[in-house]
Amino acid sequence: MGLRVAVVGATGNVGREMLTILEERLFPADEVVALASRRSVGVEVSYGDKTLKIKDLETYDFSGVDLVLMSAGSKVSKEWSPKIGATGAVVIDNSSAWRMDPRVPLIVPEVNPEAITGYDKLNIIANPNCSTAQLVVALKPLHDHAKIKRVVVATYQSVSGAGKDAMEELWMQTKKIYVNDEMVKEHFTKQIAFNVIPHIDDFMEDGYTKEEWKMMVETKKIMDSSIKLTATCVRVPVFVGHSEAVTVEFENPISAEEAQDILREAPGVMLIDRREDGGYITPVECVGEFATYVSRVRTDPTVDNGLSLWVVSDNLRKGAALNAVQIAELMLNKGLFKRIKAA
Ligand code: 11C
Repeated sequence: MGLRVAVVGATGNVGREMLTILEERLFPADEVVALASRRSVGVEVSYGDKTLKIKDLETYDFSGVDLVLMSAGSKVSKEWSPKIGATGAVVIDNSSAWRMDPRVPLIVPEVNPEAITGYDKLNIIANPNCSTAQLVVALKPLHDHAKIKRVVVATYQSVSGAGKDAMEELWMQTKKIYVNDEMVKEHFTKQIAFNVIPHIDDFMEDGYTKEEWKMMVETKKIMDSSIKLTATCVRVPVFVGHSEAVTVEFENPISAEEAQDILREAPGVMLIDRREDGGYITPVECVGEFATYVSRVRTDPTVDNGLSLWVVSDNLRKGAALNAVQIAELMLNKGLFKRIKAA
């Protein structure tokens, strides 16, 4: 017997990917429904070789639903996740609405699966921000070995993180440059085609952006509150795949070779690290993949016990939809769904 599953926000980049990954990973679902706001009702989305018609979130009856994968933004999640959770369904939410709520576990299954305990306070489990998810997958095994003191990270984030319309904006601007036509700027504050923009999400009073703040507080909640992290988050003209240049200072010694050996065995990590032309991963190569790729592992000689590395992953997958489905798989393996007690 399988589960009854609903995907909320099923017309978006992440919602579509959630449906694809549920099917790809043969998630045991007896029924999958695709939900969104009223204006999308009737729109067709794919679930494997089936086509699902979008139903209206507002009028959907969640009784009997076991699992809700939610990717409809913070505002919708703030309103709907607690209501759905109260019906007995477990909500795995991809927005930032609940991540820092102490009643809600923030889970990356390769990193802190044990923290899932207590999810039933609200029946909500949070998925981290995409740039945090891939970072902690790469850093956790190194932290376990040599204890991280401080992380300095610069991100190179693809436009798909900002949604389908933002991808369209990059495409339109790119075409218009070739014909010397006027460029429309709606989603980004500056031209994104052939440019980079050091600004993701809102500015905060201290000069950091919320995206940068999220990387700091989410890394602490998922891995270790003693880790200091400073981030500069940058949007780049890449459609899918976030990259990160990461410099880490450890409490204890760790060589580049030790780090490579650890990462080679680490769950969710694929080490591609040959010190030669092309011996590293770029975002176009990570699209559609499950792994978090690590390349360019090397000693940082400017501090004691320092390493630098390059981390790349599909932000719609490990950064969002895949992580959500992996959390649901973790629940299955722990026998946490009432309808199915064992995996
Ligand atoms: C981006 N990381 O690339 C963002 C998207 O807090 O879930 C995800 C924002 C979030 O624009």
